[in-house]
Amino acid sequence: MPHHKSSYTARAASFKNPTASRLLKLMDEKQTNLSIAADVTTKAELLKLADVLGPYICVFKTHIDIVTDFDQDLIKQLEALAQKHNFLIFEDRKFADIGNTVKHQYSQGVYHIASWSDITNAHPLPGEGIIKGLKEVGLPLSRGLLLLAEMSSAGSLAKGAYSEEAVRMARRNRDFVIGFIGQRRLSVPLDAGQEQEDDFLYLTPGVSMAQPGDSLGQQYRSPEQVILESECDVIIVGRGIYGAADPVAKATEYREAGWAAYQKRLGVSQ
Ligand code: S5P
Repeated sequence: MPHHKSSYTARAASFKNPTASRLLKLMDEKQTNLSIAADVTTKAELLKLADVLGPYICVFKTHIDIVTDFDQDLIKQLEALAQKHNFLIFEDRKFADIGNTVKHQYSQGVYHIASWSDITNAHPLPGEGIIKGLKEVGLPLSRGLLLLAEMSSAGSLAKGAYSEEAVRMARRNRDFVIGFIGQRRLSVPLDAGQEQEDDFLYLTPGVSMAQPGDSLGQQYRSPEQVILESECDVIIVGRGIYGAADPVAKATEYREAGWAAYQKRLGVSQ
């Protein structure tokens, strides 16, 4: 059976990486494949979103470097909320440098990302050294990495052979690379000696039920297009939720739409 036709829980066992299996199981437990992109710029707003949306999401995605009043207490409180509501934290750092540099960026500096973020992501652009560098820091902490195989923005150069190479890099580092940021489940010819495609998680941004895009190149699709047609696993929604007058009501709508698409994909009748 193709991976995307199995339940999240059934797929959990085939991942060696503990963060991947934890995520898959908690999605079925909480009945949600919704991730919020919490792109707000103050500590208070970020923590409020984590607390009010926590029950409806599987992953809380941050851009920690846009928070003006960042401090260590923010991390402490965010971790407590992740425990309280049972969600994973994903710092959307988009590393893009050589292995030796990203290793320091991931573990040191102001943010110490590796110490609190279950998942982070990297561009495959520099080659496999970026994964090796991040892995030295992240694997001992049981963290998971996503590679940006494709982007949602207009004119993205991450396509074709570039995206396919991202999948090959991921196959060679399956202990640490748990999946991709991408627009669709990728189909890449198997490597020599490979009998079947490894399972990977696909987390997909560029999701809105209201807008076709923004004025800066973002392009949106619906939860159904992402989960059912493109066979991805998690919808990442930012402004469609936190920008609404009632973020909780919107999160409920996106959660229901994402979950219905997943049920349909599994062939479960409603
Ligand atoms: O290809 C991408 C990859 C990412 S991680 N396109 C994206 O938009 N993102 C992120 O998803 C982006 O950095 C932002 O945090 C979120 C989308 O936000 P929205 O407000 O457009 O839903």
